[in-house]
Amino acid sequence: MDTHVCVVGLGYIGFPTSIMFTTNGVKVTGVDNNPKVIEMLGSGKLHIHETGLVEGFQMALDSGQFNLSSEMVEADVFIIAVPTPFNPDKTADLSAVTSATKAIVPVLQKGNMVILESTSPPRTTIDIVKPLLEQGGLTCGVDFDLVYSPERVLPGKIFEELVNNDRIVGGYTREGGERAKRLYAHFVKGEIFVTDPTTAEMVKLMENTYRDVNIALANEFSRIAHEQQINVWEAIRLANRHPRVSILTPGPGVGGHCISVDPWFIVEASPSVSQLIKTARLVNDGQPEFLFELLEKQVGAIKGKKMAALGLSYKPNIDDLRESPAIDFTELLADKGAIVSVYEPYVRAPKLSDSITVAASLEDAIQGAEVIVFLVGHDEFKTLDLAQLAQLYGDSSGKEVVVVDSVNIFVDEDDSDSIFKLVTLGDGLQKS
Ligand code: SAJ
Repeated sequence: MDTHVCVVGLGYIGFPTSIMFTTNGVKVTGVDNNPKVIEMLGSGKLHIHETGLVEGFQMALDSGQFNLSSEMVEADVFIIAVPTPFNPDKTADLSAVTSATKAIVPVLQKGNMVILESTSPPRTTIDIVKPLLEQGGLTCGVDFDLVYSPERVLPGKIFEELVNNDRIVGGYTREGGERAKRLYAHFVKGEIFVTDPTTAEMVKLMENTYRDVNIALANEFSRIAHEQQINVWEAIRLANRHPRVSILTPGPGVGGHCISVDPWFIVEASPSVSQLIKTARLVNDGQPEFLFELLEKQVGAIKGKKMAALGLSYKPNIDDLRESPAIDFTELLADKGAIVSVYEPYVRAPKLSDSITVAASLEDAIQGAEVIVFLVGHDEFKTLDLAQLAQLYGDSSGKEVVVVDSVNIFVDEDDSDSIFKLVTLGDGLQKS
């Protein structure tokens, strides 16, 4: 019976997972090599934001089952939940996985189980983690179990999805997989499927790649719409009336630490047979540039123009700026000489180039701007119409102000009586 789990890495996945185990009767020691994380959690303070985390942490503390440590401890099960970012050349950076694995070796005992949850390139569990663990003299599948079980939860809905999503466990042996299934069943209400580690690794990467490729298709349609003079939003709405078609939503690009990263792990592993996946990545990464060109066609010279960039996070209503296309776009504006003011309601002090001004409100950001660009569909923006935006803007002294909408906020709005000239990504019907 596995009664003590050591969770290595107390980030967005490891910490909520620790909470779920402790509140369901399993003792957890959370280990993190960042002393600040241990210090903050040790004094009852949270180091990350996530819906339900405040209550969850309190319940974990109340359970008396949650301990913290900056050193690896002996346990029945080790769960590795550390980040796997990518290098500038788009190859996976597995340094956190390898150092966590190496740290487990001295405390690994016969009968233990090691589970890797970090999103990893195919064969990482078998070709990298297994040999490292065996350096301690124990044999995988005989002396200890090894499993890969991907996290697949949506930021903002982590607790809900940890419990209700189906779960995949890839065991080096079938028995190891069944053992991991019993462990996760402490809190998972979805179905738990047992497979092998490499299949489990690929399942995770295929899910995010599926989404990336489909978003790339929507983004490419948005570009074609300008050439063919159609409104992509209307065309997608109509195409999606087909019973077997469900086109996703175009936008300024794909961000976050998952979908914009994971497909590269497949490209790295199988470069000669992953052209579609690579092209989709390049299409999505090129979307801020496409949006910039759209703006440039409309306003001409960028240098010296006052521009407001609204929204910086990688998707609506969150504070996560990682790999955000809105940031790429904003930096591009500044790089081309625009005088840029940004407003991001969820992040008060984002790290940006010095020339960019961070405004405290939407109203402040747009004051006197010649161009206003909506980059994220935050609720605060989505509820606006052009008339309300004009009120916030105030007097334009007869000058036309260009509003670039990359997230379809002003759907079906007519700008003819407005101080604004509306430029909507994917609307090739708009007059220039
Ligand atoms: N996006 C579009 N158009 C769309 C949908 C999304 O441009 O129609 C953009 C978003 O604005 C954002 C990016 O794509 O920039 C990704 O957002 P997302 O909501 O699709 O996904 P993530 O990155 O927040 O979370 C994904 C989820 N994976 C899938 O839905 C297949 C989640 O379940 C994973 O656990 C998570 O990645 C992860 O950790 O890998």
